[in-house]
Amino acid sequence: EIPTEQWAQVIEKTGGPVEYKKIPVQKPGPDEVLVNIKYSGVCHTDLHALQGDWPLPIKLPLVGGHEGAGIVVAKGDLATGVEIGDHAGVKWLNGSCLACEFCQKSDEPLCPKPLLSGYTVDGTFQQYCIAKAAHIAHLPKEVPLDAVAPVLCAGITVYKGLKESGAKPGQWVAIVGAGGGLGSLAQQYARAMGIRVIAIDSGDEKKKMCLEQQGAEHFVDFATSKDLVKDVQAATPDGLGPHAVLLVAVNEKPFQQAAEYIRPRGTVVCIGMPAGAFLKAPVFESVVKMITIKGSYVGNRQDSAEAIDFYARGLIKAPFKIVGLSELQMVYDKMKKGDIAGRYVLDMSK
Ligand code: 8ID
Ligand code: ZN
Ligand code: ZN
Repeated sequence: EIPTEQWAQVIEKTGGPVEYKKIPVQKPGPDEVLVNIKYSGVCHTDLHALQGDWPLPIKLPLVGGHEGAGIVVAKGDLATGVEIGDHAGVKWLNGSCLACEFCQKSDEPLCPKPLLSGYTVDGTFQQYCIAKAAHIAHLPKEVPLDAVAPVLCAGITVYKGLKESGAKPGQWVAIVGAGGGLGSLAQQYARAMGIRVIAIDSGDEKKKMCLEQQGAEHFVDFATSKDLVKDVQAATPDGLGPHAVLLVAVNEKPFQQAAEYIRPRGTVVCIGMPAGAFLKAPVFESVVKMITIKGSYVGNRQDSAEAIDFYARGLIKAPFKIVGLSELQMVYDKMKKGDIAGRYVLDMSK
């Protein structure tokens, strides 16, 4: 009962708009599965792809999307460890070579020949999506497919970023871009890991969400703060600043500010990827504070399984709004304006 045609959102040229239309359903190759996507989150990366922001070119035409949750409906002969009817997630890393140094060391996001969902291969803004069996996320059946969708990129990425930050229970992390998709989940993962949160973003809606629902103890509004560096440092009890900073904003400025308020020995983790942006830090302070600045990129299969397990245990509750797949362009328009508190999730049936 797999149809031959399906609804999808297709990018015909960079810059958009996305086109809601019917396209053929593909057949999985030997090492692949076909997932009937029920829900897909919309990540800011999908907007970067649409706009052609990054130095890495996208496939054209392209079906975007990489936070897809659904049910396995077909599989190739070499697709092991997965059965028809299993609940599965299609992540950003759709596949990797499994043979290079990075794949062998379980650093598969660093594979030089990755398949990227919704970027170099068609992604989850369609009702039937192909993924390599080795890389799908296995979802317990009791987990709701709508709420878990944002975990499949945003959740995995911030969980990995928090681990990379080295922040320990009881220490402080500043989450920059806290009101967005990654930022709201980052607060929940930090809290579940015993790490205390200073949220940085803007506006009353995001402030309320961070302080009342996501578990932040302080909120600094980057648009109204007269001295952001001072305000962030003042949020820690000894005034020396947070032990870690997670940068998930889509704006260059905070990437150049974090080194100023990070605590001595602290770690700045760069996750957001504003177009054309550069990192900048004062050499003097970087040296005498012995700070670390690093990047963090999604997560490997074990990070993914762990991030989903936090969710399955009821530790992660992040706000999301559901709209139909047909409304994707509206989500992009809001995202461009920074108007989304939390995440939008698409219902693939509408
Ligand atoms: O593996 C990775 N490294 C990875 C994985 C997934 C996503 C990286 N990303 C990247 C995306 O490509 C994007 O560049 O992370 C970034 C954030 O993705 P998102 O969370 O999906 O974006 P969003 O929901 O639009 O949230 C961005 C937030 O940043 C705030 C906005 O107000 C918004 O809430 N923000 C901005 I723009 N400028 C800010 C500033 N100066 C700021 N917050 C604080 N200070
Ligand atoms: Zn993403
Ligand atoms: Zn590889």
